Amino acid sequence: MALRSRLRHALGNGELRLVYQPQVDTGSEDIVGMEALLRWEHPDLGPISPAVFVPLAEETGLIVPIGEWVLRTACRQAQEWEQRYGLRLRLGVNLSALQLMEPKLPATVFRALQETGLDPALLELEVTESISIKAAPNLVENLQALHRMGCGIAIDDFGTGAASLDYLRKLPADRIKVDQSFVRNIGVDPDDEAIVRATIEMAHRLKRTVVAEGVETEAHLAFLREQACDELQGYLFCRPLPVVSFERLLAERQ
Ligand code: G
Ligand code: G
Ligand code: MN
Ligand code: NA
Repeated sequence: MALRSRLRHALGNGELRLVYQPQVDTGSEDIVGMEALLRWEHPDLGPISPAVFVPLAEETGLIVPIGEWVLRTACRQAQEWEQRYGLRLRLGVNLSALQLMEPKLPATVFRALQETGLDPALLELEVTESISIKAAPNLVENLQALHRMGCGIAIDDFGTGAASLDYLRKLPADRIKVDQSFVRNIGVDPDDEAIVRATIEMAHRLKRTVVAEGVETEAHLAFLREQACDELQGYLFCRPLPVVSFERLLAERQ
């Protein structure tokens, strides 16, 4: 059977799950948030990389029902953790172009928040910069509506798209996530270091906060601390974790 028809059954068969990667405050290294990341474990094929199945879900339109499931599941989880551990952690959820173009996106998010009781201020929607604003009808309107609802907006993969500055200017973004391709080259490529430094500086002048993605080494950490990057995400702190492992981490930190 082709992968795309297997994917069609994945949601109903309970083969999809979410893992959560902590985001830490640069100064204290306290966990301040997490990004929900989708995983697919096929009973016969084993784990299938999101780099393979997310594009497939986008091509087939399956990303819309899958994305709704992601939103509801992640919001329910964040609300449960807030109650159980008394921690107000921000929840990052990735949205695809197709979801962002749907006129009903704000209603879908509103329903997920209502059904789960999660504070909209704790939900941050991540919009990847690879989406063309011009080619995505409703994108700006949808993000404005979500922002009015009280949700945060983050620009994901910042610096890799063709229109980073246009994104900053036109979207109601609170945060930018510096792409890991730049972070990886800290200590390696002076040009990429200069880009990271300038991105943080620009974001701060625009009153946006900055998260660095893909922080893997002490050298990355030292540089990002020196540049006053607000928050960090990466294997140096933690890999994306299944629910039980994330709970163990929260219980330890309490
Ligand atoms: O977790 P990992 O680095 O393997 O994810 C690979 C890609 O899949 C990333 O670009 C990430 O943004 C995307 N991705 C992960 N989870 C989701 C999701 O729930 N929705 C969408 N649209 N993309 C996701
Ligand atoms: O595209 P997006 O930023 O949404 O996806 C984040 C992806 O980056 C996740 O799939 C996650 O597994 C991956 N990731 C998170 N931390 C690190 C890291 O330190 N190094 C690398 N190489 N990948 C990471
Ligand atoms: Mn992301
Ligand atoms: Na990214």
